[in-house]
Amino acid sequence: MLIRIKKASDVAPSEITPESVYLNRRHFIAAAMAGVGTGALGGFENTAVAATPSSMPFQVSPGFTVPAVDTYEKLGPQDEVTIPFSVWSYNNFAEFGPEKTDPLANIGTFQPRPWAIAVDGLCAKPGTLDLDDFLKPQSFETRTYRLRCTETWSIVVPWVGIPLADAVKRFEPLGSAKFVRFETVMRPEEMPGQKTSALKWPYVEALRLDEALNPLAFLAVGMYGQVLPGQNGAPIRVVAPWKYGFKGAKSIVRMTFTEDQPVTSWNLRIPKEYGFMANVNPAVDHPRWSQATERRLGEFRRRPTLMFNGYGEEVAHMYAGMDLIKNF
Ligand SMILES: Nc1nc2c(c(=O)[nH]1)N[C@H]1C(S)=C(S)[C@@H](COP(=O)(O)O)O[C@H]1N2
Ligand SMILES: [Mo]
Repeated sequence: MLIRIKKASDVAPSEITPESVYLNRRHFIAAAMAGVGTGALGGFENTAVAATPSSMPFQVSPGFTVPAVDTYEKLGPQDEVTIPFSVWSYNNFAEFGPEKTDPLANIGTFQPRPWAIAVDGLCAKPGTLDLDDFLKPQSFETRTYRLRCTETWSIVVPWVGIPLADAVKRFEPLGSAKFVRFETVMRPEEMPGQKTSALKWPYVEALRLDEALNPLAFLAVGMYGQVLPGQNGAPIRVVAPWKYGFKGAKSIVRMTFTEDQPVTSWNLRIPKEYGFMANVNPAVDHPRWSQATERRLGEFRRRPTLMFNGYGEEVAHMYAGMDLIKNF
């Protein structure tokens, strides 16, 4: 059963393109692609995403199919769900290389199934589950969220997945658990970036437990009503829309409940640029650039960046009394 949640923080209708425009754009892209031929964009024709209508059920793994997805949003005139082509061809996924086009270009051999997720640390019901079994008891939803990268680009994506809180509660974290640590798969043979020292591998990110239990926090297995493409973090990724994009670990294989704040990959690499909290905050500049504005992929003019990426109503209470300049 698929549930759609409506609340103030939902992307406003004015931020979303009419379905007809979206579909027209899709046709436009398909037509443009036909003229482009192969090369860097050649992967396009191979992605299931391009061919599948948005309302179809989709298979996450051989044994598990996500039910048909409600239309991801009703659409308004101005701002828009970012066209899928941008979202799956302009990526940050350091495991596949440092450039935006590397993930799509290098995704070829990556196998997102079969897939297992280990849940361990301070919880009453630890275990290792096949992704099918991890997902089966959950209710699927579609959530259209803004994503803001520290690099100042942003996108609006209709994710398909499950509330992170539901997945967390099932394993019964103990009272002593204060953080949830997420670990990305380690497969240097399939992920050429892992053969470099760009980051300490595997990629690790973490949320405070209360953040992981916040209703906005999400685990995505699809987007645009279709299965998540490899370059976007197949088969399952974290989405915390009020935080900078790097907090959302892709292709996760482990969830660990801890008492102490976990060491996380970007914070370890460049602590001055990547704080642990990483709440989107236009008032805290990156050491090398302003965070006051952003550019939506596909748009020309920059727009102001919103505190908590526009999700303050749902999340600000979690940081009451906290110095958000110091704890950036
Ligand atoms: N495992 C892993 N997860 C990751 C990253 C990464 O390099 N490796 N990059 C992060 C960053 S910096 C961003 S902005 C988002 C980008 O998600 P997208 O490429 O699907 O838009 O993924 C995040 N998750
Ligand atoms: Mo990012």
